[in-house]
Amino acid sequence: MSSVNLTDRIPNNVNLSNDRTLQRALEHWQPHFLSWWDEMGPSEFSQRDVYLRTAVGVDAEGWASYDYVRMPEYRWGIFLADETPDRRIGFGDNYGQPVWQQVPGEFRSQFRRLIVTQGDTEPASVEQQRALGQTCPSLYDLRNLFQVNVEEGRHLWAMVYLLHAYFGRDGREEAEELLSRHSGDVDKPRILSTFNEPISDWLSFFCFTYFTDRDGKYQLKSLAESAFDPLARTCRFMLTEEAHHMFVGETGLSRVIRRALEVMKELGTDDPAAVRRTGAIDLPLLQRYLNFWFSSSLDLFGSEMSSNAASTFANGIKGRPDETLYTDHLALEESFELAVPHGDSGTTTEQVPMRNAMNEVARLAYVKDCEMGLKRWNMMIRRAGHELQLSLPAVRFRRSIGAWANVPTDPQGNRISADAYAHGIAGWLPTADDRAYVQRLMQRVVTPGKMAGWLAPPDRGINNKPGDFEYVRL
Ligand code: BYC
Repeated sequence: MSSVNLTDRIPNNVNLSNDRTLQRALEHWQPHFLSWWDEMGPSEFSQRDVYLRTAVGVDAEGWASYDYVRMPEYRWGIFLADETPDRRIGFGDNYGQPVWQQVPGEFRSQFRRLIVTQGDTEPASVEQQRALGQTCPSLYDLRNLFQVNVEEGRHLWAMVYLLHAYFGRDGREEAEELLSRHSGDVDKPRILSTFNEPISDWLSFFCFTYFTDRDGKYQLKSLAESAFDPLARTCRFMLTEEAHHMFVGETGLSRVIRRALEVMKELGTDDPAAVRRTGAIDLPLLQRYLNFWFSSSLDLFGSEMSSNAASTFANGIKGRPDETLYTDHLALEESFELAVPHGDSGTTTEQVPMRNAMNEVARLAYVKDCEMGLKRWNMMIRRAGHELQLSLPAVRFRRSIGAWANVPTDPQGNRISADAYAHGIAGWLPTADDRAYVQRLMQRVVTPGKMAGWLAPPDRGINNKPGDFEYVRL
């Protein structure tokens, strides 16, 4: 197992002190990161003690050490999962050959592009969530928000380490750029679309951590298959932290639904207006939020037919999520049947070489994973005796990237006219009224053990702490 150095200025398990040049370069970047955190992160809370989990090692005990920390003093470290002895490339043209400890020159720019894209999302999400602390529904939720934020900061460190260690001057320049693009900035926005969407309420935060962090899970799974071993090991460790982010999303949305069901029971009706009068979130409103964040997150997988995807697969750069589950790791003979728009109102199928369809393969695995939460929520709703069921819109709905980009469809994926779409979309996505209502609910609750009226309490505390635990000392 790699040994962890926690006494260095930058905690790490990569023997940083053995490479003085790299260590100095990262120590030079560190204050830039801290100023960015101060300027763009949850700085209003920088002097508060927060009950956080800090990674201090990569084994089962080491990665979850809990204590009170002030966020600017969080020990953002560089941690790679342990090496797998004699690891071999698991897919593509170099299948079966030993994995690489350095980036082959011919693939350098492809690797850099992906690492930069991955790295860009991490600080973006912290920027998007910056103001949420002001309207937290409880101390428990406030702490979870900050946990997610500091870990996204650590994931930025993970990518910056790779850029500095393996990409020389270009890598250092890219690391600076990661701090200079900003979510929603008109001149220098973040790279991927969803990371420029505002997250100004907690319902959006729960949807984001359910849907968009789950894209993170699938992209990291793909990169964890990479032939470039330091990237694979970095992503394997990031996946352990990512799980909590999705937990925040899934349990957050479950608690929204549980609260709505309680209110519906008390009132004896599922009338959305009546539910709203009690200050809970009605399920049709939730459905519109799900439609928004799911469709936005689908775009993050890129186009269904992608020469980039074919080439990153062929070159061993990026595999399929859970590549070992497939039998054919070359994917040269197979094809993928893709439904694409045809003419003004039709649909046709195209046979696409499997390698070119890798983005779609990953997207469909992601959709299946997203559906699992929906099944659980619908079970809750059915058990409470209600007919209404939540659903995911079709993958064609409201897409901005790929074959279905800007093709008007209804949420079931049927092609419709531009007029019908313009008319329908108001009811399919959160309306101005929905957003204003949700915003009105966003009142700060910070008494230990108390919860905002629109949200049920969690089943259990973090690290088994009691319900009234003071997760953040304000
Ligand atoms: N918005 O061939 P195409 C996470 C660009 S989330 C804007 O279709 P490709 C996290 C694409 O970049 C996971 N642009 O797709 C979650 C390319 O541009 P260039 C983040 C987009 O290249 C929550 C062009 O369109 N990680 O970790 O096969 C909180 C044509 O691309 C979008 C990664 O994404 C879009 N939605 O795949 C915190 C992994 N989609 O290069 C963190 C790294 C595509 O021609 N990235 N484009 O200028 C990748 O693997 C790939 O870049 C993508 C796109 C999957 C994103």
